[in-house]
Amino acid sequence: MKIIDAKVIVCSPGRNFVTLKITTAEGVYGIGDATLNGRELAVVSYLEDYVIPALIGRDAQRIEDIWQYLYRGAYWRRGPIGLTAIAAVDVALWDIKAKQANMPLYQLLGGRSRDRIMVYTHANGKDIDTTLEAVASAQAKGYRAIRVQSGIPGIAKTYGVAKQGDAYEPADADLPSEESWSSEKYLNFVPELFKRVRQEFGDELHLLHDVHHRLSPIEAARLGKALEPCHLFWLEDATPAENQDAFKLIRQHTTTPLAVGEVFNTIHDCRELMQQQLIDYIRTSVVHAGGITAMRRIADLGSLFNVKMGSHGATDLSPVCMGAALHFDYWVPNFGIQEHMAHSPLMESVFTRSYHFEDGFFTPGEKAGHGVDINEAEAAKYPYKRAMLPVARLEDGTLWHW
Ligand code: KDG
Ligand code: MG
Repeated sequence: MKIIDAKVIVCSPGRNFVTLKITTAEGVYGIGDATLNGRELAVVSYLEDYVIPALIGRDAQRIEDIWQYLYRGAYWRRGPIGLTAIAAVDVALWDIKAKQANMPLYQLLGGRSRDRIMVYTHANGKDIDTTLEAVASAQAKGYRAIRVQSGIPGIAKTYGVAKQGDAYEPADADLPSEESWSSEKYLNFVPELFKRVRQEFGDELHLLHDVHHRLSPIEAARLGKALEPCHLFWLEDATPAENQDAFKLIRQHTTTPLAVGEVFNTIHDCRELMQQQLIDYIRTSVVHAGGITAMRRIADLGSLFNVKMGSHGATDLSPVCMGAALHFDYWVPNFGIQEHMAHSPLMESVFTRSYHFEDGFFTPGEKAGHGVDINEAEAAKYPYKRAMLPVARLEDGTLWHW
């Protein structure tokens, strides 16, 4: 199965998506997501200038060898741009292999380990009352697990909170917009938010919260401790994880389950956190951590240390990523939960998909491959538009983690 063509499709139906399509001499094609929010064209260049010329003529069946060729063979290792490009190739090749076998991808991985895949969605509002309304509306749609974010008194624009009536899309400007941040105001507010959510919705609903890397380890420990009575499903990205040891301090102080890893791109970013049992969920995704091939290795390492998979699934991860992720989730033994931030009807008009939502759970569908395709004619109607993620500054102007 010689690869005879590979092309990159960039489109912006409400937000930017980058999709790689690989075609074999037999006419079987596969697609992979290559979207890296706010840095899309860097991945396009990596693919078009370096990866695609070296792919043409290779055997599409040799997924592992191609993964090694693109990772080890590049000499320059790790990093989000390279690993997103490798992931796109890897997912497209798994799509081809599953189509060739006439099987849904999860069957090739070893078959399903569960009947359905629990997902969590987002609920947010400008204050506690509107956030409570958003939680009620997510629950009414069937979700059993909900990530709760709210505007914080005294902070003008907060991570995770949409303008009223809009879906949240953080890459909202041609150049980064600026947000301000105060850890003190945040820490004084969030325990009250979750107390109110529990009072209103009871104990059964799974609640999640994303700190988005803003706290120091000791502040994160304080928050985890304060939230214990509200028994969160997880507290996400409580502190930046470049220094994996930072999580030791949080862990020593709280039993709140910890999740991290949406910005990780290799197993090396996960290793110490897993081996030292400093986290409960790993958030690496099929698109940013090297594809299905690499995610299997991350999951297997995690399984030795009670770490479950909880993949990133915001709208900047395209329906192609979501489709592949759901096949992975259906199979992976140490599954925890999958994030699901619904794509808008306009975004979905460019893709066809076989995955299906019902009552808070997804199934990936039985179509051969990963079940997602791109309509190139529709995609061509929505040209790329530069959109960058915001930056955050402390109230005194110091640049902070966004
Ligand atoms: O591109 C950045 C977003 O995907 C990220 O901010 C979303 O943190 C996020 C999440 O948990 O979905
Ligand atoms: Mg997050």
